[in-house]
Amino acid sequence: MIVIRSALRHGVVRAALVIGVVLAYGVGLWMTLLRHFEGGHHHGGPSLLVHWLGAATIALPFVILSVGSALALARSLTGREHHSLFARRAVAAAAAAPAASLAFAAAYPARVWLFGASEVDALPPPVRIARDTLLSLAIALPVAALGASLALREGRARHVARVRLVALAGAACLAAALGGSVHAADPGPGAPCPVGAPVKSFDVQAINVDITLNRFGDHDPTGKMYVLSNRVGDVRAEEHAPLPNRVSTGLREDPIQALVIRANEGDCVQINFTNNASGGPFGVHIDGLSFESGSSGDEVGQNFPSDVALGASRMYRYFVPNDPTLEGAHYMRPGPGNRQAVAHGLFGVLAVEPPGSSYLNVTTGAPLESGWEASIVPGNGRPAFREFVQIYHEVGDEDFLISTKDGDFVPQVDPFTTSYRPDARAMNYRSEAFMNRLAQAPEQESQGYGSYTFGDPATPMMRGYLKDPTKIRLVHGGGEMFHVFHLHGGGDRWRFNPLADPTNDYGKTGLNKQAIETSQSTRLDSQAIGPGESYNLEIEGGAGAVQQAAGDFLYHCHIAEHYISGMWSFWRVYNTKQPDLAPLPDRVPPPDAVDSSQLIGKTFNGTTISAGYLDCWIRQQLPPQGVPHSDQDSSVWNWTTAPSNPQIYLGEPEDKGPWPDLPNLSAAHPGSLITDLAPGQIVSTPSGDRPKIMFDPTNGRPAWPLMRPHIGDRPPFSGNGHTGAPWLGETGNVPIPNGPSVNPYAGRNDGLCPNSAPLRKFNVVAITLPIKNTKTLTDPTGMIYTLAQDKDGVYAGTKPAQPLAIRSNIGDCDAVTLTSEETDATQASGFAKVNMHIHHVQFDPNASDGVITGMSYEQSVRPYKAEDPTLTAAAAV
Ligand SMILES: [Cu+2]
Repeated sequence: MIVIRSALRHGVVRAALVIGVVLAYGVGLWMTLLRHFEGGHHHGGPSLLVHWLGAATIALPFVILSVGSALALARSLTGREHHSLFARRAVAAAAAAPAASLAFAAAYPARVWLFGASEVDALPPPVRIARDTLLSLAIALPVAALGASLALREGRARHVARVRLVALAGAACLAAALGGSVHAADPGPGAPCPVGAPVKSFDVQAINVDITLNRFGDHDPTGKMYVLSNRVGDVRAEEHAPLPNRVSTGLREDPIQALVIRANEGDCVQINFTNNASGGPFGVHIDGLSFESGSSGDEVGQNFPSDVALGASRMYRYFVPNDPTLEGAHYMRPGPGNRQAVAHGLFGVLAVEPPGSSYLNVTTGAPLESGWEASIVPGNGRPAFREFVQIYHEVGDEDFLISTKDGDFVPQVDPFTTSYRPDARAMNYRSEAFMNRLAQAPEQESQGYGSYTFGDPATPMMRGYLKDPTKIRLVHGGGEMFHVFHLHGGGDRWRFNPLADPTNDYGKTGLNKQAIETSQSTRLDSQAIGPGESYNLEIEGGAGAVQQAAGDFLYHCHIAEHYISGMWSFWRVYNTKQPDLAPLPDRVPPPDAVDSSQLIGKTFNGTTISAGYLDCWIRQQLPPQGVPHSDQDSSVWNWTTAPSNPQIYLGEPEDKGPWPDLPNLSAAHPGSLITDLAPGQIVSTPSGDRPKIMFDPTNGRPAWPLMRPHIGDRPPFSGNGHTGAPWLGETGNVPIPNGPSVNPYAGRNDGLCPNSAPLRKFNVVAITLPIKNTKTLTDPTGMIYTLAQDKDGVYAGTKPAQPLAIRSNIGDCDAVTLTSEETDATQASGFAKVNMHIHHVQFDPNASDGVITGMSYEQSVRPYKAEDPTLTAAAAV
């Protein structure tokens, strides 16, 4: 009461009113502008003028009270009568500025209530108030000085000052109003579509999301995504689901994935967009379609901004011209200036299909609303095809740290391989860095892509049946660096420009030993791709390629540091029906797999399988039977027959885990594939639960995949003397044996090499030796392939140490035997392993890719001098 009376006496109330008004509106303007330039202002929301006046007016009573208290306190501490006018103004300004700043900052809940939240609202309240107070202070001090000069005057000057104050405020309002109205008027979504065009409508949101990158739980808690509004609940459920099954192996239909929606040539597309993600404003911009400026989804030049504020909505409308060249993936993202949001996942694809196409769920065959994989049934009568939209991207910028499931950060350098930024090289929000796998078994580096040693990855795994027509829509969704898509399999190729080449026909699939030698459009098995680019890959021969092999076909970014850091997966091509893969509707469904006993009585390639022939038929198609003596023993595979029925062949005892990349479809059988979980498929034996080995009933070959994961262990080599073609067979049309024996590889028209093909044999040795690179510099640990007959000369220096170049003619059959004389001591890992991968020739990926992909056999070799016994005396002859 004493303070108030004192304040009244000294005119503090009047001063607080004047200085408070000046400060509330001055600080308010400053903070509104700051927020605008931070990106927190909401296009489509209130104008800058309304924002400023609203914020300042809400804060005004708090500011006046706070300033009044500060002035009274200062007055009581310093007195008045003995100070000059200048000193009184200085004291008043010094007291009022921090008080007003604090009051303005503390009033933010009222502003949030009025204008909605922005990304900075996520700060804890004390931190936010402190931040805003300091930010305000920069402008509050000069404004408070102005206010003090207006409020504290001698005699008649006070009236003049108040007139000036009113004039000043009016001018400010006018300037702000003019500044807020320079944009053009909102043109709306526009009308680009012709009358009668079919309309496809999507309700899309931008949201914040915690993106889990793999089953080891590495994640980006600052992720953002586009999502269909009806999937937001599923996204929230996935965010909090328990590991490891929070994310599926192979991506599948998980709700948290980059949005892929579809439309047809000739369609009109409407997106009803709501921005629920912080850090915006955000919109939707789609490349390569017809739209008017109001559907650009961004903020460019003097156009009306068609992005929207947090919580606001807007409709975008596009026309997809009826033009075959538009088929494929059209990149979708917010407009320019949103690089960070894109780096954390705010991108997607509108895939354009032939006119009248319908889209089917690959698992069920039911109509599909969205998703990276689809079965497309064209409306133009062309064959149905599998579509896989692969979106390559980086996670965060190069300084961003990815979180682990335990709240730590993923290291910037993989401790096992020295690859940089593990988990930051991703496809469709997934990354399967070798680092997490090698932590379990560091010496199995050559099995990094292997499912036997480490399980199937969380990255998008394409699936199909032999001969399925297949198109890959390749998109770069990131913004930082180039990637090089490469598909393994040798015969897996595509035209650079499929539409420009009349020799290309995506629907012409199946075995082709005489693929045309030249094509108008270059045939590729690798495609470099930069930010925002998109390519259509129509795979020659379809699933299994022209050699028609069942198996796992690797694809990855060709840049080693990128695939080691997670940018890889594979294409699993089945030869028998799967419960979770609907056949394409216009194709003959693949056969249901049968167990070995059901092969009896069937005739394959002229050979009828009697009970007596069964073991011979099967044994020749499997690795040698035996129990490995260590996790590096790949000479045998531990298969057997059922105790109750010797005509039932069983695979290895199941790996019971735990391990994140086991299928984990059943708690009792974590290592089992979905086909094993049908009744009767798992047989208990004294050595463990074993799945039945299943077969294709039409040709007696094992159903792919033959093996199951055995975490940490080296897979076996293929049978029949480490044959390079265990599934296809090495030679076509081998004569069927007469008499009491069977040859499962006889009489095949798809044996890898036609039996008339000239055979070339190459014995290649990987060796380590010093290699002179320049006149003065030598690489002490050079490593090269050399022909066995050249090896001694290369070691001795009488033959040059140079990259191996071998030659063959089109139509030749090449048999390469690889051995290693590398040394462990010269390897960074201390454990030498070598393999060999060749492009653009047909081979059986199960054993001749060189790279051990998925459930393929071992194809990397250790130095024989380190592994094999050495004779210490001449052997008796
Ligand atoms: Cu790359």
